[in-house]
Amino acid sequence: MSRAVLSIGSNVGDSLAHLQSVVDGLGDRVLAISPVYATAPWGGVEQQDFLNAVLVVDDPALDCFGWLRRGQQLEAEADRVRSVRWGPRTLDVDIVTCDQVRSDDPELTLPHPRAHERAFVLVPWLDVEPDAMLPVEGKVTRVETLLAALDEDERAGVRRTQLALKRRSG
Ligand code: PH2
Ligand code: MG
Ligand code: MG
Repeated sequence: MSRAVLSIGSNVGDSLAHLQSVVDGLGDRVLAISPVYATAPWGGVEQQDFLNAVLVVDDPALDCFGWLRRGQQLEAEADRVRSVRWGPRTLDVDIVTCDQVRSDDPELTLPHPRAHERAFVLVPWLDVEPDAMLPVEGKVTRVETLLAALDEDERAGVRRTQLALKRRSG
């Protein structure tokens, strides 16, 4: 245990620095880093656009709840405050998948129950794993197929930037 796909996002403060703090905090556990996307807010709350990216991470010493706790620590270090559901935040670290685990636990539902509806997750995920698969309602489907099924507006709201997250040696 375990390899995970993380979706990271920010729309408050220095969003690029908040995303970079995850790459720095996870260090050599990070196997792959997607480009950074500017994305229209998903979920109906009026707010600033987000920056989003996807990371593939691996750590034999962490199980899925270990990734959840580590993500929550990184959110706390970015002064994340939990207020409005789907509202603005300095940093959000979501576990999209963790190994082949399926979980109905309300604290950590796996795979992430809304990942398949979100172009801001699927687009960067395909950059780092072009053959990615995701079980949706029990049916394992290509992420490419899930993305193609979304509304054009949803896909058009996800725009690649020239910004990049960097692995820092150290
Ligand atoms: N996160 C949310 C709610 N809405 N929209 C975009 N584009 N990107 C996000 O990361 C995001 C969102 C709450 O987790
Ligand atoms: Mg989220
Ligand atoms: Mg979250």
